[in-house]
Amino acid sequence: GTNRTPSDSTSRFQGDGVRYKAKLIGVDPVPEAQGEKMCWDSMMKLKGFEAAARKQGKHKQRVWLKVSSTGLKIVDERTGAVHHDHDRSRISSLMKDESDPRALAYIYQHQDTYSLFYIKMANLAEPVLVDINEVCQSVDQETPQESAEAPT
Ligand code: I3P
Repeated sequence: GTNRTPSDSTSRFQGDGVRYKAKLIGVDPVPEAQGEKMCWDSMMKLKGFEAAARKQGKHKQRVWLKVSSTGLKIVDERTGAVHHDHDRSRISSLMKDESDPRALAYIYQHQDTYSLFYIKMANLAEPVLVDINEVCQSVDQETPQESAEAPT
């Protein structure tokens, strides 16, 4: 962005950012930007697809999840191709998976549509959730005058 804070230049999220080994469980179109039950239902649906695929001998796509100051990238582990490039300002929800400490999900807004991305980390999801929160929250910190909160 143009209104970078001084800390951006020393952040470990600058440039390519931090990368985590992961697998893509699935992507699901969802009707809203957020909603606990909606997300949970979507995640369980994708988990069902994953289990069905595994029974047929299929494996999840191996990826790198890259967390940088601009947002998230999902990169194919084998080819290095960037499959998804998600600007942090369009990430509307971030969820931990209460049923799996290695999984996380987030919702990405594209025009008028929303997609839930469900990802299984090679290791624990918690530190990745912390990183994604840090990157996404700095959007608000940079433009406090544009806060979307309505006056009460
Ligand atoms: C694998 C095992 C792994 C899983 C992998 C499965 O089954 O459940 O934990 O990786 O998924 O194939 P098995 O024990 O029968 O070999 P994750 O833990 O990363 O999900 P995958 O085939 O989609 O990579």
